[in-house]
Amino acid sequence: MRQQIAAANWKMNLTYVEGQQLLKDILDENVETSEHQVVIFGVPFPYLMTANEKVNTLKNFYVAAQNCSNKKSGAYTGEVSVDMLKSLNIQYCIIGHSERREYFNETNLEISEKLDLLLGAGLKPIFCCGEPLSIREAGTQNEYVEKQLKESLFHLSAEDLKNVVIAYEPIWAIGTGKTATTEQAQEIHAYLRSVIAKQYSQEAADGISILYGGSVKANNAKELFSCPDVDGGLVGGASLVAVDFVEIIKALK
Ligand code: G2H
Repeated sequence: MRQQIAAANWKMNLTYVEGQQLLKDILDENVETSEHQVVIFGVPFPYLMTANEKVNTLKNFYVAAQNCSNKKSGAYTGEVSVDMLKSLNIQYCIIGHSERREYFNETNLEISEKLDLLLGAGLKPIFCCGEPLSIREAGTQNEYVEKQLKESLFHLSAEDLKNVVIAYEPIWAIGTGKTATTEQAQEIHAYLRSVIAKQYSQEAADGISILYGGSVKANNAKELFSCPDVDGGLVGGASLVAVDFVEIIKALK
């Protein structure tokens, strides 16, 4: 079975003390994970090291950065490199989140550069894609997301692709309380998998985890995750509430 993943994305929320408390509250629940289930905490840069110390002793629990630089190193004030993350023993990094694309003008090319640096350093990218409302209303979401995959992912070898997690996040569902229906989620996840099968192989498509993101909550996670092509979720708002995120972990297949 493919890895089923509950990934928290704290975004730019919580003070250090609040973050520590949240992590403690979640870990204190001692949620059992099976062999193919993975829990990831996408925390702000300053919290990575202590969060990692807390979770890296637990089986199937990891910490993720929420972004990285597309430059290797050098005079790029304020940026955080992949090598810096690696030196902290961080194993995952979210890239291409729609908020980065929208507010920081990240392009598919820059995201592909980040992808290459991460994979080169042995970190696993959580690659985000998804369409805005206007595209969904025009009914061209499949083509839109396929282009994001083509321009950022499809230069990878089949071997490298194995280390990538995809997160499909329709922008119109992010932080809006509007969730894609299970039919909408399943349909586009299956489409993305078919595109990967065409580009690589059925085996590659069957092996890659595709998470759904966009207002995943404790009360809708089970239904969304039950879709055959939805392999868990990337969770923003609900990952900031311990009881809710615990429920979401428990909703994994
Ligand atoms: C989508 C998601 C997490 P939320 O951005 O990446 O956030 O669950 O708040 O919609």
